[in-house]
Amino acid sequence: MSEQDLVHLEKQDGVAVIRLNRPDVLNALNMPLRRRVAEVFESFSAQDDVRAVVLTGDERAFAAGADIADMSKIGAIEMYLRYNERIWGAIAGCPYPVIAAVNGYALGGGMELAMHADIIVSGRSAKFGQPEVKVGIMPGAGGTQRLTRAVGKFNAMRLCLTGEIISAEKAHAMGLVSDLVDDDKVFDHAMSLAKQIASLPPIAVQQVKEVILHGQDASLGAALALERKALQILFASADKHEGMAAFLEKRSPTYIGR
Ligand code: CO8
Repeated sequence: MSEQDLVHLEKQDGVAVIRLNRPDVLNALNMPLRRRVAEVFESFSAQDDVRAVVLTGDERAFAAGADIADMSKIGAIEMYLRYNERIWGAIAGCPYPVIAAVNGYALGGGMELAMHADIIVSGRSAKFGQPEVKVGIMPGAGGTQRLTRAVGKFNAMRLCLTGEIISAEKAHAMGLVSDLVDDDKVFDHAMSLAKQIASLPPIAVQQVKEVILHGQDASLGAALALERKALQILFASADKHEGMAAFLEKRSPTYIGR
């Protein structure tokens, strides 16, 4: 399969859809797939007509982890020189809200990829887990850190230390999954959320994302200051004037992203 085909792309009403496509190995993340995903994120991040991204897999798997066959052959320095954090920096740095639409397995690097998203929509029969410890390694793309921030120390420890695969219902209860829906509704639900977000004033949307992500790692005082400054900046936007005017004039707003 060519590197281009590892991911299917589509754009609909301001929403970019990125669909992982290595079905024979449950979308296991080998280096070409990881690079291709990053490349398309980078490209969509630079496109003005994109307002939100939906990242998804297929019915059997969002992604069942980093490719074990590939990792079995490499040593520490090769692993280091892959610079996965630089490659996936393009995903972490995507300015638009990213919604992961998960069916089937989201395991290891696959769950870490889902956690790069801002909202996770999951089907009821999806499965989540950080099973790396069972093959002698550990999470390396956010599984100990993004997960702990999302679900707290005791849930993260339980998942990473046991490698246990859990149900979507359990993942939802611990706060990893934003919306739990029937399996056949996952993509449509994610698209509907993405389109809803895409119709909102883009600068305000991007500021919300930036402040939540940066704020969670700052002190409360610094994070609250960041929030206030972002709010104040929005008062300079044309979309703020339009949004408030439209409300007062009882009409629908037309946002221009300025
Ligand atoms: N890597 C490579 N191949 C895989 C992977 C994987 N992670 N997962 C599944 N496959 C392949 C299988 O080998 C199989 O291939 P084949 O048909 O050629 O034998 C095919 O996908 C279908 O899989 P199964 O036959 O095993 O399907 P089952 O329904 O029986 O089982 C499971 C599904 C439970 C998901 C099972 O495949 C499994 O346990 N997979 C491995 C899950 C795992 O351990 N994931 C973590 C990997 S380690 C990791 O992610 C490290 C992250 C470090 C940071 C990386 C940054 C990206």
